[in-house]
Amino acid sequence: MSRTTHTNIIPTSDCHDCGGRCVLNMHIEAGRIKRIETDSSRLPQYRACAKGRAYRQMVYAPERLKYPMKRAGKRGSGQFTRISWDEALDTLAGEIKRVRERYGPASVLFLQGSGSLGAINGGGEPVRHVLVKSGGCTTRWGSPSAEGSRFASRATYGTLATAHSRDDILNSRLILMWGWNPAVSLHGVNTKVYLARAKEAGARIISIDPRYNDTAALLADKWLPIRPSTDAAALIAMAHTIITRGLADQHFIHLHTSGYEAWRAYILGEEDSLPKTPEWAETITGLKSRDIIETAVEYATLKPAALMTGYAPGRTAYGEQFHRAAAALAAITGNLGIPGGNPAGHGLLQGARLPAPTNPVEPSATAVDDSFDLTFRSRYRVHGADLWRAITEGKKGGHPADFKLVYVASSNPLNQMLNANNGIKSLEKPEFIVVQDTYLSTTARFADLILPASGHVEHVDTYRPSYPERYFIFINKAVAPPGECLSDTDIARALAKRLGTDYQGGKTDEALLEEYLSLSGLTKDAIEKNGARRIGILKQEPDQPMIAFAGIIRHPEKERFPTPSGRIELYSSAIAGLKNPEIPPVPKYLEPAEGPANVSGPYPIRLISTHFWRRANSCFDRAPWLKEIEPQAIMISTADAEKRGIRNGDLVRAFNSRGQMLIRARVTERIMPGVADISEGAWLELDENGVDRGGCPNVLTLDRPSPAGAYPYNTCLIEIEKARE
Ligand SMILES: Nc1nc2c(c(=O)[nH]1)N[C@H]1C(S)=C(S)[C@@H](COP(=O)(O)OP(=O)(O)OC[C@H]3O[C@@H](n4cnc5c(=O)[nH]c(N)nc54)[C@H](O)[C@@H]3O)O[C@H]1N2
Ligand SMILES: Nc1nc2c(c(=O)[nH]1)N[C@H]1C(S)=C(S)[C@@H](COP(=O)(O)OP(=O)(O)OC[C@H]3O[C@@H](n4cnc5c(=O)[nH]c(N)nc54)[C@H](O)[C@@H]3O)O[C@H]1N2
Ligand code: SF4
Ligand SMILES: [Mo]
Repeated sequence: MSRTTHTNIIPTSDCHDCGGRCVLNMHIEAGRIKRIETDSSRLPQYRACAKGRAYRQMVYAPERLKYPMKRAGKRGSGQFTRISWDEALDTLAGEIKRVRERYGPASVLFLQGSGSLGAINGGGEPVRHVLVKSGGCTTRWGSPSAEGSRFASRATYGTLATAHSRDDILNSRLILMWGWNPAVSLHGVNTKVYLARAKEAGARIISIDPRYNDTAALLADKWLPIRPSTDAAALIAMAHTIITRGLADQHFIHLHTSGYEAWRAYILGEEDSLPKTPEWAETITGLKSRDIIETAVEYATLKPAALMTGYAPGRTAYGEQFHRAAAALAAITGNLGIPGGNPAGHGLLQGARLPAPTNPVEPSATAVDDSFDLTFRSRYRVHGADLWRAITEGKKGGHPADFKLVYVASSNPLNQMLNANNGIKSLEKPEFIVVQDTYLSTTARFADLILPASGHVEHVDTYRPSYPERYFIFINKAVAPPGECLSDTDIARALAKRLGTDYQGGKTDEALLEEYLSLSGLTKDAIEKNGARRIGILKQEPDQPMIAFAGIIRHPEKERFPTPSGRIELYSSAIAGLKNPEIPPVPKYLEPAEGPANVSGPYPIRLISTHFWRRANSCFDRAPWLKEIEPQAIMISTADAEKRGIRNGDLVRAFNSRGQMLIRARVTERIMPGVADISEGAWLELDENGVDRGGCPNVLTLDRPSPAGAYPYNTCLIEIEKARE
């Protein structure tokens, strides 16, 4: 380093959907990032992971988009020529007007995602506001992460606000990590730290997961391997044990729940002459019945016990039944509303949002968002697992419109939604496709027009809170955006002008940030007093743990659950009103199409696609430092590998009727036989034969929404064979 070089240290954060939120202190020299440090202030610290520390490679990646571009070759060829912003925005505004006039506003399909979680620039929100305000558009519905848990939380508790602060886990005597791997698939930066402390304080920890995951390896007393997509059966059988052994908390049930008799009748087989015994569940789940019994007895007696549910078991066909059953089990054992318990609900903080305009193509956002009725929802929006069919079939297939213009922002649907091969076919149909992204993503390659967005450390923002750790991260502008990139808000402003409207009344990002912080309950004084903007973080850890529903459980005579009955609904009358046997009013185990009955067919392996330490969904896939540490691979059990003559490191073909890929095998005892895992988010790389070489699991997944809206990523059957090198 030359002695005259001046280093500026600027607090920022990367801001992807990585499950964490950390301080990245950028050391800037001559306008470039030289080094990255993280939070080293007093505890609790929000320290960056390897991804954040490698962020320099993301900012300067060759795949970074720098200029607006229009398609030069065939759609999907990935060939583009540079154009000016004026040409790009004039073309785009012209196309939007043309399509709206000719086919109506609903034929503009806007696809947003969680590529960025910036409160000001993130999620494609700025441009959605402009599209909505200038005439309307169709959007996607359903959270690919956790629609099952959203549905279940609303049905059971009447709200999504079911989170406990993480420090409360120290009050638990037993922690069931059900499809939960927070040391890797982050659910908050410090969740693993609190779990380690709970363990030291004597809590017993059990992991129920098809894989012996890293959190289990570090902390669990016991691993119970379970077949994916069968979890509801295990929970229901636990309820059977608890009820038949007289371990249900009758007092709690009587005071706080409604519909217990209906669920009990299903469990005991009074309805269908099939008691849901541990032996019944053993054949479905692969768990030993004695383990089901033991875990049930422990959960009902070692109180307070926290049933901590990941989203993966609910990211399945009928995934909503898993979350409904988990919440119901917490309720019949009285393990919620108390320190050390947990409602096994949605579990995310419901943060503030900037005011949004209403969409003229919808009756009202709340009506569509909160409805249990899928037919109603699908009249106005497209479910992500129906996306490709909706684009291909349009109105004739019962979808809201014939989609002529597809606008993608902060989202990589071709890579991240299900069944990529269907996606590729469907994208031949629209008249115009525009992608607004920071990188030349899988989806961007199929665009007619590309709008390059600036990245997180290139503008002002704050991270939207999600997992229950309470603090704010401030993102300052550390470097200038490369080339001619514009921030998502500036793109929205420029497009708004051409569509005869404005974005947020012409407010600047600074003004919007101020507004957002004030909506989040932060005063200017509080921010200035701590120098939070300067140090990049404002910690708000409460003195007392935050415990969902504590007030209602303490004073049921005064406070009620926000459900129709005012109680925890084990039986939901709102769901009963749907009269849909695939969405039963009490939680049930329903067998998926690609389930136990089919594993004896040509595709006997159950594929899951877990979230990966070195990516945030499809972000970070291209950082060479990270890729070097752990290349993409398919995890298969020793038993399955032996049967197929596959050794660790071999090239294998993973396939089903929907697609195929060539990928290296990681042969291990840490996944149960009959199950394979390809971590999600790897970029699709189809070769000339249509075989994926990138390791994107969505060439294999099935695009059928679950009846109540869960995205069924983890319900997928495949076969694996050794491939020629
Ligand atoms: N097989 C399988 N597939 C899955 C999952 C799974 O478990 N298995 N998980 C699903 C889940 S939970 C999720 S949340 C989705 C996420 O899927 P998406 O919502 O598509 O999110 P990402 O892949 O994180 O990022 C989308 C795009 O945003 C871009 N981007 C990043 N920052 C910015 C920015 O500041 N501005 C703009 N305009 N663009 C930006 C990225 O480059 C990327 O191309 O994937 C789902 N896909
Ligand atoms: N490092 C990192 N962290 C992330 C993300 C990331 O991309 N990278 N993404 C964030 C996002 S967008 C989300 S939505 C969350 C996702 O959070 P999760 O959905 O909780 O994460 P996963 O890694 O998919 O799965 C967690 C565990 O569930 C297991 N599992 C899979 N299927 C089943 C099943 O059917 N039954 C049972 N019992 N277990 C099952 C897996 O083996 C894994 O150990 O993570 C967030 N955190
Ligand atoms: S990727 Fe997420 S967890 Fe890692 S440093 Fe960035 S914000 Fe933190
Ligand atoms: Mo997600």
